[in-house]
Amino acid sequence: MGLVKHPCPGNVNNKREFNVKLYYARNSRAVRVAWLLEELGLDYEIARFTLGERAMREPEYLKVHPAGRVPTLEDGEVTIFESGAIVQYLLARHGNGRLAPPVDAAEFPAYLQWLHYCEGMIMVPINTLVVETILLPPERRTEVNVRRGGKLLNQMLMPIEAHMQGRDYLAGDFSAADIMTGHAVIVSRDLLKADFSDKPALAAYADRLLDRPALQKAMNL
Ligand SMILES: N[C@@H](CCC(=O)N[C@@H](CS)C(=O)NCC(=O)O)C(=O)O
Repeated sequence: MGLVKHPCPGNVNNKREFNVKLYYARNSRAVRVAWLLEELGLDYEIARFTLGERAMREPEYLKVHPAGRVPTLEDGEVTIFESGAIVQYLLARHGNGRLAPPVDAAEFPAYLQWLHYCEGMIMVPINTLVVETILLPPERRTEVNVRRGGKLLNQMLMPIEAHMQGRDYLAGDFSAADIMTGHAVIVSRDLLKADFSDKPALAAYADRLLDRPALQKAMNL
């Protein structure tokens, strides 16, 4: 694991004491949290893992995240895991109203729905496909699981394609819902090579998100 202090330029709004550390790995859900930190312009340190490395299962890290996963965030005395919870925590404590519609805004229910849609619906088949097409050696892969995972992933992406007709973002302006579910959309297309030929709005949406410097930075830490 590598530890790097990561100052964000342009951190003009952050006048309070801020002592955040993100446990991160490339190509993981930790990108979502790094993306949010970058969008908010907050300073943070990174403890960097490579996915699958033994240090994630060592007692030292299991004290931080008892399941040995990333992301985990430390903020002073607070330790919190689960990417969606971390995103909500950061917005509530350090967001100053940014990247989420107010609770009384028309977009708020859609915001909550899409914020949670990725872990509840998209990551389930994504997990299957990552295991069956990337992690397992070819002789231990099961074709029927790959087919079922691919079919389910497609079914879970189609409602987003329908929703994105005539929209740039999931819930009004760019928000943390785009960080969560948008990340899963990008992983589906660019890592797992899901078929986007019948999902033009979703493909344009993924490209729109990839144009954001904060995401480019978060993916390449
Ligand atoms: N629901 C959790 C999932 C955390 C999770 O499974 N993270 C993966 C990376 S995306 C991980 O740490 N995998 C390492 C491993 O399984 O050894 C979240 O959203 O944070």
